[in-house]
Amino acid sequence: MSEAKPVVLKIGGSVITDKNGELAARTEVINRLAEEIAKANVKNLVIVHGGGSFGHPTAKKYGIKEGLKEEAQKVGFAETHHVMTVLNGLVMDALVWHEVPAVSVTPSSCMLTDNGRINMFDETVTRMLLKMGFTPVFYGDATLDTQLGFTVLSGDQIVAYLAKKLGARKIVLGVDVDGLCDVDPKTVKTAKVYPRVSLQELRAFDGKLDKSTAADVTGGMLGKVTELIPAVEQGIPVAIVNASKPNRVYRALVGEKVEGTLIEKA
Ligand code: IP8
Repeated sequence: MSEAKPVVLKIGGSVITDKNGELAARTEVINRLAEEIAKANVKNLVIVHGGGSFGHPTAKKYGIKEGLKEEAQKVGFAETHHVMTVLNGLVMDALVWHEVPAVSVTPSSCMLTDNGRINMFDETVTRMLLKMGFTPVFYGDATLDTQLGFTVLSGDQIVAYLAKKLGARKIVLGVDVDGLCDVDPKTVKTAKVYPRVSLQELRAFDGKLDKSTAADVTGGMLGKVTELIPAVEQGIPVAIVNASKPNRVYRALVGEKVEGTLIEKA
């Protein structure tokens, strides 16, 4: 039985899928990340992955984030959840093949939101999985919402929520850029990565960062940063690293020095 404080790892949807396609998984990247996770062998690891070209286009097509307005959306809710289980299946395949004792935990079956914010999480199974040395794997999902009927729950919100709830020792955010930058590194070649950001600076970023790709229904880098604030307030450090580049996630997981952004309370 393991009692160490957990590490929460988010793997961005734009890392493991091609956001320009539809249902386009990057299986070789998923495989490489599974290898890094297995090699890091972190005790008490929780993984959360994003939706990329699986969840986002489908959620957008049916207006899932905005909630239930007409019957016809119900099949869209089902489809959004389903495509996320398909992507999750690919991630699980790779993790299990690399002998990570990973067990999928379906957010829409254990979490409810209230106007988009998690207000119920049945944590018993997750805590027991961790105690027994398993690696629970969550993902951004279409979830039921007490006000909206349903909505889209981002992996980023799940990361911050679980980190706080489980008293995580750190968060590792694997994204498709080199860290938190002064300008959008996807459009501006001279963008500079902030190596270290304090909570105060993080609060100041909120509202200033560019909203990334229109296909992302949950808000891109701005959404991520906003979601992280409560976890950082609780003293949980966040390492933002480029998961598209080999070994960055591995190094962040084992606590080695790695290129990226470290966000700390003070
Ligand atoms: O990519 C969104 O999760 P995210 C999941 O972490 C869906 O924002 C269903 C679009």
